[in-house]
Amino acid sequence: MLAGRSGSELSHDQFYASDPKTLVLSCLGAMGNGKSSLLNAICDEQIYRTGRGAEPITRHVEAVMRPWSNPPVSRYCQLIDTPGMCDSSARDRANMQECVRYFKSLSFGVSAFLLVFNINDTRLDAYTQNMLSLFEQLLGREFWKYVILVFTHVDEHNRDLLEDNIDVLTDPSEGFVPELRRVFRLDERTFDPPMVFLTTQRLRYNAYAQRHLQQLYNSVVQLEKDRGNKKFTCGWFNQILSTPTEDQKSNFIISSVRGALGSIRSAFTGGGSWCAMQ
Ligand SMILES: Nc1nc2c(ncn2[C@@H]2O[C@H](COP(=O)(O)OP(=O)(O)OP(=O)(O)O)[C@@H](O)[C@H]2O)c(=O)[nH]1
Ligand SMILES: [Mg+2]
Repeated sequence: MLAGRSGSELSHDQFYASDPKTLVLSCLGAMGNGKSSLLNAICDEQIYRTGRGAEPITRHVEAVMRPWSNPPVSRYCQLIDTPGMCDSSARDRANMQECVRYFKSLSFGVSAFLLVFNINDTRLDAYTQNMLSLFEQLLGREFWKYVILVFTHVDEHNRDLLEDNIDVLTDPSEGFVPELRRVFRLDERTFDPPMVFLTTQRLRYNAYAQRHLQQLYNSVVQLEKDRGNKKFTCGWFNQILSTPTEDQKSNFIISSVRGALGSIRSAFTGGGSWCAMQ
């Protein structure tokens, strides 16, 4: 255990996550979009299990501290991978525990939320909408300023075929960002995210793949500069940090998430269960 800013005891990872030089990156997105593959690509290590199937491959929130290695840039990152957290009901105990782990790991501040889509299926599904609504509810609208949109499966051999998709997605008035602004009633000042198109496959010795991961790194660093080198934080995170014991933190997060889910359910017509990712 190490001493944190407030004198409280922090785990090794928490200590480094609270260091302003550490990048804290959280992947979010629907099942199978390539979240775990992206984090593996960043640190150039097969840390997270990846794959495709009827069930989500990632089952638990996991955070690891690694150097950003693709490209090698001498920055440490806390890489937070996520499963679907609340897939059927907020009352599901296991899902709630994932929410607790997740928000505790974010509470020291977040450099960027990497919202991951597969370029071959960029629908804004109900689950993703509900997840983003929950984030807005808990974290406030400022969190939108820390979102980076990442489109995976832009493999080199497909790139030419995907150019039209990319043009549609990046269209300034009809594209993906204006669509998100319409759905969440955001203006350009609040939501003007970088969009990065990349492949997470066969990165070694592949200039094409590495160039696009470099673009992602540049986007993260640019975001950091634009936000005055301040990680995202909010009143709710501060409340988590100042809650004395781990059990009390957990209870506080659970009651906040339940409260927020209640208001999202009444605001959305399409079902209302929140699933973070799937
Ligand atoms: N061709 C190609 N395949 C990719 C790319 N990114 C991910 N994949 C594949 O897509 C599948 C899903 O990738 P994962 O990284 O496991 O996706 P995930 O979002 O973590 O999935 P869950 O944990 O189940 O939610 C795997 O078979 C990956 O190898 C990419 O850029 N190009
Ligand atoms: Mg995964």
